[in-house]
Amino acid sequence: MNEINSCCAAGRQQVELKPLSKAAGTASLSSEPAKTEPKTSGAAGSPKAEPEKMAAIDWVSIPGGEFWMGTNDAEGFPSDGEGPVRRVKVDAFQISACTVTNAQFQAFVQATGYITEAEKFGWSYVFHLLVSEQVASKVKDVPVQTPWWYVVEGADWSHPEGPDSTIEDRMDHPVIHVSWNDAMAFCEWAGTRLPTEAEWEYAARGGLEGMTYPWGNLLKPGGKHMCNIFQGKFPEKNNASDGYVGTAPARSFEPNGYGLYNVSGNVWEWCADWFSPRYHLETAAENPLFAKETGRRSMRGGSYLCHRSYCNRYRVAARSSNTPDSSTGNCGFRVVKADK
Ligand SMILES: [Ca+2]
Ligand SMILES: [Ca+2]
Ligand SMILES: [Cu+2]
Repeated sequence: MNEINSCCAAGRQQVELKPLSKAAGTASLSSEPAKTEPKTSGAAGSPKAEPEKMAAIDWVSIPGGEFWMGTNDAEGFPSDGEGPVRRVKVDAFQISACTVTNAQFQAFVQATGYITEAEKFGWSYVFHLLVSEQVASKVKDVPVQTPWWYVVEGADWSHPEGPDSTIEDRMDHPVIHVSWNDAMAFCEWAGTRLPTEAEWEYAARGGLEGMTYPWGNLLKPGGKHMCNIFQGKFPEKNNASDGYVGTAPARSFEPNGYGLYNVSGNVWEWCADWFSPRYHLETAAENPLFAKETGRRSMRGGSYLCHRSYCNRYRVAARSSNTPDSSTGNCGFRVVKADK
């Protein structure tokens, strides 16, 4: 579907894989040598600090209201169905200020014994620059159209770059390698739900009207990095001038007008809707939800792999999707519950 020009990994079972050539053929992709140490971010979290406090969800109340949803911007991807822009009304709700963190997901797993789909399938997609040399040497397959995604055996939420990695120093980072189904299981346990795309976009806009980003129309106002995306030459060289090669802590960079962190960039965020490019043409103007099964679930916000040259989807109206059983190193979720 929209694997082309997207930082999103292909679906778990719909993708065509090819053997990863360890010969000269992949030199163009792997011009940067694989790192010995699994490297994900500059700043470490605060692992041992008050686990109960770290596991609590910080809620933000979003007043009901109307907004201009979507974009007609030429920068957008028409095939994603980012427009036409229309007036949409949503009821009041509460949304988590941050995406669900490793600490929060760990609390869920410890309470329930839940096993994620990445663990059941035995593998997940990891961005090639993040895996150790040891793990890279065992990679057999890569998707034909997105060969920077390594099929890494043993990669899962608590081993984000494969068996030799841990989340110990990133308990405050977004949980990743969680499928839509995994996110739903967390929600059921936590008494929450996933945001609809309309709720997500309304909250992500932070009270601003018709802007490109959650903070305005300039990507780097005053030269300042406002989100965690990809700098350099995608996919082979990440300068990480925003401070992060992989995920950043869920609460980092400046929050938007409603107090939401990292809506743009960092990790993609699963939404409640089925994905369709016809979303804006077919859903209601009030509390819209695309409920007709399409085989793919919507994701919003873009990730640390988005780059202007390739996947300009850190814009607030941008959309993407994946199959509900897919998991990757750049997709997580935030949660919603009824207004008080
Ligand atoms: Ca970055
Ligand atoms: Ca995000
Ligand atoms: Cu992207």
